[in-house]
Amino acid sequence: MAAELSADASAPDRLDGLTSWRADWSGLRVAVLGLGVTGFAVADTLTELGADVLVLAPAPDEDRARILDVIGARLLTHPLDAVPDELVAFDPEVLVASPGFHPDHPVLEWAADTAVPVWGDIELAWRVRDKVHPAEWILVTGTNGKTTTVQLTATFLAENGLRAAPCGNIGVPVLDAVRDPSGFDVLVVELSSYQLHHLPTTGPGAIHPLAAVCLNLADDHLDWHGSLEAYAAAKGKVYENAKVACVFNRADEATRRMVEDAEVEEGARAIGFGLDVPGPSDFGVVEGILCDRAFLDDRRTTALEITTVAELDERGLAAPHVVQNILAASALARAAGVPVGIIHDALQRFRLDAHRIETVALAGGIRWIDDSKATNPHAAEASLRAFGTVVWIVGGLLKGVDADALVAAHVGRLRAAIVIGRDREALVAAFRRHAPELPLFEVTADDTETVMPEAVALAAAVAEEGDTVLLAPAAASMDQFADYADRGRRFHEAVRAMLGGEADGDGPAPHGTGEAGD
Ligand code: UMA
Repeated sequence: MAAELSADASAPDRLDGLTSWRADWSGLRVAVLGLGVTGFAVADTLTELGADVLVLAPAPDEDRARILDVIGARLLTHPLDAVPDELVAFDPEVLVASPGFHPDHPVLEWAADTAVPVWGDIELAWRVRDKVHPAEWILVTGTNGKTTTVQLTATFLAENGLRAAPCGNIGVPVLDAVRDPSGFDVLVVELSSYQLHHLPTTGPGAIHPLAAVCLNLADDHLDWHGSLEAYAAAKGKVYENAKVACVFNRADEATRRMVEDAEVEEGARAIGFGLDVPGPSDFGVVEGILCDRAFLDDRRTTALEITTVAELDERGLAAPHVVQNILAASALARAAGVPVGIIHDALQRFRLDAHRIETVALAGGIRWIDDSKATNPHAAEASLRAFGTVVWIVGGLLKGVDADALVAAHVGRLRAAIVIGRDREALVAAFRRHAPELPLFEVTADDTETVMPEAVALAAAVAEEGDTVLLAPAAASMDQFADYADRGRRFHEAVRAMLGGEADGDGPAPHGTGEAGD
């Protein structure tokens, strides 16, 4: 916040006026922190606009570094453990930070102390959104389910004939979508708490979304934000200035409070979603039917049918947390005018991404499920709830989050637990505390090649007919794998190698329990 306040003090006129691609950006001195996907898109945009760009990156990718030279941005490779003299001499008018940089990073602290305004790439993208055609923005955040909800929403919009771009934390910088020459009608923007942290809620850089959702709030990234309060405060920004709908999770009070606290535009409505019966102005489930009770004239006495849990089940989309994502995405799409029939038809073709409760194999009555995307306890919780008796493969980098409550809540459904990752101690202690009798195995192998084959062999030895062997690590993967996809892929390979020709092949994940919550 200090940086935002100082923005006004240092260069009010110039930065306030930079709210269009056609504004005068020439010669603006901008320091860009980081040269990952974000930093590159930022530098590329700003050089095209004629700004004077200095990129700071400790260990830049060679290809990106080469292209920077071609487009006329300067690159400073520096460990960034202290503030480089070159940055001080450059005297930036604004600094655009990549999301992965911690707010306590020396360069960001220097910017705050010296009143250099700090933007994120999202603010820059909002300011130049009129390059081709100013699209409406729909914002999606939450601890879990963001990517699936973004994909669902974009699919519903596209099925209705709108040009919709899923972008943001999903992997495509918003600046790339804004600069796409074909132009879009709607950007469906996944925002991480890191990106929201840098976003202003008032002034020329503040987003005015058509609709927004925070899907849920649970402990994650606490090492980055410092506390759950700071993390929640960042997530809550998603609703600010919403024009049509603030979509919240009825089973998660924190999201309702965020909506109540937000300053929105006249006429914007709060729309709840949940697995229970919807009230007027809500989305929910009535006797297995997903309903819209918000976007219709007679919402006191009627509801619109979107689809049924049985239909979703046929497509492997009936796990409770997936149904919640579908309800949230339906609310966002309805806010943008998509008819319910279109949503119904789009769901007939929708497939979840790999590594999200993906069925790897069915063999000997045992189901092998890859939910490597469950990178925090909250996601693993949703996954565990969707199955009966589970052999649980868990562990990795816990990111400062305590998994004790998760273990305590689910030991009752476990046949056995197999702990992987370098950080096993806390998990093993939690299992010993809450279920001293539970068969517990540790995979002590530490190299990427052997972790999954060992975990799978242990699971195969202990699983019984009717069980689910579930990879839902509740932790990040980078201690032993390249990323969650690599972890999931290696699980697939290990299962297939172990089963040989025995597997029944891919099939939809089993239906959910219908329990509320996420
Ligand atoms: N870097 C440093 N020091 C730091 C932090 C980063 O040197 O303290 C370097 C990194 O090594 C990298 C560069 O700076 O070379 C920029 O890194 P970055 O971490 O900001 O990543 P980007 O490549 O710009 O990707 C970011 C998001 N990454 C993070 O927020 C960590 C991507 O989300 C996002 O897809 C992309 O912008 C486009 O918007 C990834 C992610 O893991 C998928 N997000 C987290 C999550 O979903 O949990 C928040």
